[in-house]
Amino acid sequence: MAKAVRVTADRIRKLEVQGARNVAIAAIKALEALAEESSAKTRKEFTKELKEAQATLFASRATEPLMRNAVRWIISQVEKSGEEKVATLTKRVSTSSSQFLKNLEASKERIAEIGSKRILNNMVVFTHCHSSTVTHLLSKAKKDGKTFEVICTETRPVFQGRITAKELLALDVKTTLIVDSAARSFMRNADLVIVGADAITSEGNVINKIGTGTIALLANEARKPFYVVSELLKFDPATVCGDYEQIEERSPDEIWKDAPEKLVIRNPAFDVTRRDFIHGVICEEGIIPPHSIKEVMHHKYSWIFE
Ligand code: RUB
Repeated sequence: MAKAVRVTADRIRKLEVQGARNVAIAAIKALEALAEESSAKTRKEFTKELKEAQATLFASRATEPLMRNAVRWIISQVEKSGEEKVATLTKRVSTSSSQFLKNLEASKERIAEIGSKRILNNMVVFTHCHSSTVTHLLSKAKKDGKTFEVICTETRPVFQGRITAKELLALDVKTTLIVDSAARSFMRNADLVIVGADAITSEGNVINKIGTGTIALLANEARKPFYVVSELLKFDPATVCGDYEQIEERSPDEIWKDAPEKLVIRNPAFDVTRRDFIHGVICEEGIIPPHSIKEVMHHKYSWIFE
């Protein structure tokens, strides 16, 4: 196994790379590095290496369909090519990776353009965890001259909310950090909730950092609009065929390192927000109702169903 793939998978597992987008980008780059380092002599050996890398990367985090869609698509471009020469196949990995990354970047910009219009002057935006797509949208709103403030949760157990808070402060956005359990107390101060996504299922339910589902309920109780900001390629095609999105369960050490021996500690990384609580999914195709996701995917990314 190429070193780049092992190192990347390890970094993803340890959360040194976090957030669905960053995870997918790291996996794509690892695949590119593998292709460049490969000592495969034949097409068969080369595709075997790619498939092994795929398995290692997929195992690094369970709830990351964007990464899986990216890796699958890049490998499919190699499989579809009739080429036998390893050098040509390496080039194919590199051009496909660049194409995927370019598309991902364009989606991020489009999402920021669309979503930032929902940020109005003097609004208080509530967010959870750290989503690079959400902070990019907020940075676009700020660059457009909007004045707004943000309430963000610290996001136990590993405090990704601090990353969000630091990024927002660097943008000169007034930011208030709260403990997760204060979400209900502060929801009444918010005008709008915006969160990211790790996965979107065929029914339009969204999987994001643990606690998101509760925040959606609180937004519903307080009658505050709740938006999910997501690239369409976070859709998991396996859910169409009945598979459940797997929810990653992380080490209890993240919660309590020297916990009493018999204590049961559960540490799911994500939860499900039902589509009924989502006002809209802000994606590169616009703001769409979550239940239309499958049709939008057929229209925009039909290859995902192959
Ligand atoms: C991060 C998280 C983010 C989504 C979206 O969880 O739930 O909201 O991944 O992020 P973790 P992005 O820190 O466990 O990876 O918009 O950057 O893809």
